[in-house]
Amino acid sequence: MFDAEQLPDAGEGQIKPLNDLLQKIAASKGCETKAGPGKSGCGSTGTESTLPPEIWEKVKNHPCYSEQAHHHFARMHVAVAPACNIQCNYCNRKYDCANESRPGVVSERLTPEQAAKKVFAVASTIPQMTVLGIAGPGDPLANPEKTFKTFELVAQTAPDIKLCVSTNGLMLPKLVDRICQYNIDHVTITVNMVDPEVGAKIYPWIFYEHKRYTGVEAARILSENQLRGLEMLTERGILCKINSVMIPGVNDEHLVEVNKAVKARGAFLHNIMPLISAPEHGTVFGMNGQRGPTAQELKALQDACEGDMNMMRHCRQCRADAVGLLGEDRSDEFTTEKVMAMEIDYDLEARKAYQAKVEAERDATQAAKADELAKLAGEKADIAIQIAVATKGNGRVNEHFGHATEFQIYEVSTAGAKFIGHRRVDLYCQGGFGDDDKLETVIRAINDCAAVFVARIGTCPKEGLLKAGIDPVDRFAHEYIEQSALAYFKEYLEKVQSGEIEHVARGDADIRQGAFTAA
Ligand code: CLF
Ligand code: SF4
Repeated sequence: MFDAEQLPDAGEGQIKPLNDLLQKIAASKGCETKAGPGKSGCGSTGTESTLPPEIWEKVKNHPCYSEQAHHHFARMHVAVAPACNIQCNYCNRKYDCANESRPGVVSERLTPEQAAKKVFAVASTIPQMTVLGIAGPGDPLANPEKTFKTFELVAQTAPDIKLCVSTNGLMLPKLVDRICQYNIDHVTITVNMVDPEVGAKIYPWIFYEHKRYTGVEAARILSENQLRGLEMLTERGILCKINSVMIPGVNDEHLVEVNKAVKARGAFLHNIMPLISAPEHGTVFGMNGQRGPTAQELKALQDACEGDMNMMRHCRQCRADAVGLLGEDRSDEFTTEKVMAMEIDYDLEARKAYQAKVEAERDATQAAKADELAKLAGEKADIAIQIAVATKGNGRVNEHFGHATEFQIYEVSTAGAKFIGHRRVDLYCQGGFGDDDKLETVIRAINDCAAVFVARIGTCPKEGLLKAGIDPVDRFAHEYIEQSALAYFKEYLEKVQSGEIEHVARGDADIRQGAFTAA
């Protein structure tokens, strides 16, 4: 039975580390950017009006590089790269690469030819699929022939698809020229440390130039190659995103240094992700009981690093064979067997026409948000609230509470509505009835929110949410998310100012550990 008394607050034992972390990172804020090709005012929240035209062109329909785009455009991964040349303590080879994935075995490994056919099949079925990424299940640059062959085949037949690769960076300096040769203009490097002493706690070994290295020496070689590779890429105008895994007590405070180092070398975006370390994943960290961060610990670190470098906060830690919008997974529709049986009609003009409609919808979302924000002009209240949103995409409140497998989280204040993350949850609706145990986990996941926006919700979950102090709101069904959030915040503020309600800070929330959400 659901019990509101058991809800998490900041959590004993978690308050002190969080406060310590906040103090240390507050003291070290601020980073510099070197000018140069591919080096720009950074961030996934950049817009057509705030980014240089050539950068906007690269990010406007890349769901990982643009927070706006992620509501509307899809990406796909092809699992052509099985081998890896390093060992991370958060990875078990049985599972996808944690650089770019959530735990869960890759269903199928593909040859470059199979992968190319799959790309055409997906692009023909999902016209808003704009990006092909190779992100594992091992390291793409430890499998260069398969990786580059796949990109070559796709570029020949589908030149409108953006090419993207994710790597641990060990082989980057040796392969930068080939990355340029194949017109790959988005590269993600996972950088968890710039201090080899920290690195030795994360990487037990690397295999480099026919030799195995361990401990501090291994971490030093890895770090040097990552940073050198980043510099070489940005010098060539390639947009680089840095992924970092936040490992409390190991590299959490140190990630502020990482942020400075990558910013100074021209990284466009920094994506700090929570460690996923459930014991059942069989990783070293999982087996040792190393915990991941709470939602507020992660947010505090992202906020502290934000400075003049915006952070990516909409990463879903995708599988290496993910297909669809971030947060959805349509890979089951495109198994090799199904793809081989498909009649594929790659209609470039139809794709362009569909994408133009999607762009118009995205622009309408932004215009509605600007109009609503204008209504808050002149308000000066030192209050921010978080709102959880059930959505199927398109930037609208369009999912039922019971059908949501994740909630998107927005922070709203007089400064605007800002996407700050997502929380994966178990489905509440179990085919005709609600599950109280699942309701409890949903509430734990959004416990730091004042309200939850849904397209529809039943009486039982409504009561449970109210008891937990979370306002269930269905009156914005099918409206734009950010516009609705700002309208709700305006009403909230008026109620606080009139004394009708009292604004109280919410507690912390859980980040759900990896694995698939049950469908
Ligand atoms: Fe894939 Fe990565 Fe390219 Fe995106 S994913 S290779 S940059 S196309 Fe995106 Fe997925 Fe996060 Fe990666 S949400 S794990 S950041
Ligand atoms: Fe695993 Fe990726 Fe690390 Fe290799 S780089 S060990 S595949 S997480």
